[in-house]
Amino acid sequence: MTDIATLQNQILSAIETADTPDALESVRIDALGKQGSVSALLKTLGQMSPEERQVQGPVINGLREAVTNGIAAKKATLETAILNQRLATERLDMTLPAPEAPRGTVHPVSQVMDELAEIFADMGFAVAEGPEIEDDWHNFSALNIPETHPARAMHDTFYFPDKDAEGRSMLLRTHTSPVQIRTMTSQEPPIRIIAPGRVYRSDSDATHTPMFHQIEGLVIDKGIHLGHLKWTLETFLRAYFERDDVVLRLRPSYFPFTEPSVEVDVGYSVVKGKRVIGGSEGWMEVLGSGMVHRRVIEACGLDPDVWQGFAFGTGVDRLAMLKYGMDDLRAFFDGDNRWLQHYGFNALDVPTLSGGVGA
Ligand code: 2NM
Repeated sequence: MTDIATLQNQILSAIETADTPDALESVRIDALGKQGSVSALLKTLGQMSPEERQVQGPVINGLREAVTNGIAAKKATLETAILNQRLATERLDMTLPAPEAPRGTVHPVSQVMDELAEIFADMGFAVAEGPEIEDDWHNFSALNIPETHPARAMHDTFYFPDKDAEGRSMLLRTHTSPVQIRTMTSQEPPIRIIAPGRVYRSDSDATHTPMFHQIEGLVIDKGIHLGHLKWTLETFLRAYFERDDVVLRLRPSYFPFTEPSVEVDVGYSVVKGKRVIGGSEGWMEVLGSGMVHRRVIEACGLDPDVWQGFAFGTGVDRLAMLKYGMDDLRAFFDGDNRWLQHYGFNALDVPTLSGGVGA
């Protein structure tokens, strides 16, 4: 009993004198560690007679508790003292740049996606998203691309080897059009959305990566016609390239999901040997579009005699290259920090219409 009281006094005064977390930790190990003095006493309880244990148990456990509490209290005191000392001595000049710290940049694809969302929001379009793993119906069938349709071969599709629980063929979406299908089947028109996101095609060379980014747009309402389509795309491209002299040329084309289908070229001029958007020295294809095929509208459960619409699609990566002058698509996805430092954007460069989306 007296021995235990002496031990407790010794340990508590060792705790009191410990003036660093390390010193305190070694006091803790000496008392409560595997080979510690308090642990040794706790072990003796096992060998005692029940009567003896009834007396010694509370005493030894009381010792352990006193030591544990003493250490916890001292630890808190030491930590507070250390923090107060740091607060009193450390100074961080928030006005200085951090020259040694590597700073990240916003990837041009992310920046352009934000620019596009900003431009289309101003025209009343909401951003819609959907899964990258799709079923065959949303990616193909609903878009008037049946099983045997040669257009399925137009997209080199990554299929999953097994069908899902409902027997559907699953795949990585080859375009963002399934997002439009999901919107039409779940929302009442009028609809005005853009669907930006990753898409996948089994294709890889200097100008194709197996994953790339698309943005597609969809308008469904009453009395929609090609004039609305042309105005929308012209307004969008002028805002995006920040030039009023952006000229469009619409050419007839073919997509299974639109009829009529139009390919949109934009005029460029040559400045110091480089193509610059604006003017009409040459033409460059930038968008595919058309009036949504009545079979697509029907597949989504809408009456094509009541609802019409237009849709369009283009590559975000290509839009970024055209505006910001990158010439190798593959470098987009290498994660090379030198490229990111060169082409990336400052996180504070948030695109706004008032500031010019490309400011
Ligand atoms: C394009 C070109 C033309 C398109 C069509 C649809 C939908 F779902 F409404 F039928 N979404 N996107 C479309 C039309 C996409 O991309 C080159």
